[in-house]
Amino acid sequence: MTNYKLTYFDFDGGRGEPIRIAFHAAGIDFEDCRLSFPEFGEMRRDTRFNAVPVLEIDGAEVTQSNGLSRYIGKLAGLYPEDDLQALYCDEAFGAVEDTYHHIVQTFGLQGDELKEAREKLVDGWLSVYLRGLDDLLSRGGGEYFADSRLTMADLKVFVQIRSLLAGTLDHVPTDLVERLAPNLVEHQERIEGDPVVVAYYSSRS
Ligand SMILES: N[C@@H](CCC(=O)N[C@@H](CS)C(=O)NCC(=O)O)C(=O)O
Repeated sequence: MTNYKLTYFDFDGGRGEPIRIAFHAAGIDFEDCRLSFPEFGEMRRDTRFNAVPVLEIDGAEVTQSNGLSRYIGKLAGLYPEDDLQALYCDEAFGAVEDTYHHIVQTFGLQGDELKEAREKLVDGWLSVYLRGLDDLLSRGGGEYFADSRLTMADLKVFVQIRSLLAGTLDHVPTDLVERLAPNLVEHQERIEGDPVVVAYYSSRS
């Protein structure tokens, strides 16, 4: 039996969370190694790209969350077999990754500097990506991003939109998604209620 260990931060979000949900959906046992920020600080330089998530497969490390999402998504039946639908899935993965990239640029800032950077983010990249993701959802038929069913793309977008709606980023209004991309709010609710997602969080509580 293959041995899996996923190392990521100890919160239910970010780049690692869709991978955890998919492991559970696939019924595959894995070591869920959750790091505090200080713990990550201590091991950061020992990771290949100074970042997490890191998946160890029989002890061999693999990084890059989108590739990991595809890998575990295939094992869980949550990644399309059709090439075009797979491409749609990948497009959503890439868009979410881009938004993380822009959001992270504002981390570590304080006070007025943070406020200014976040307001610029809200009016700029975040608006662009929310509208773009809304487009991708419409292309998929309005309910899912690809394959007319739950895929890893839905899990990735769901995790990010949930975090924006919860107000985890100071100076990013919690009604931003509703104003710019209301379909993404409905999507978030749909995916949160999906049996795959409900089963995962029930298993954690
Ligand atoms: N392209 C990488 C990015 C990984 C990444 O930046 N991870 C963040 C956490 S979500 C991280 O570890 N940041 C720590 C740092 O930059 O010091 C991926 O998709 O896995």
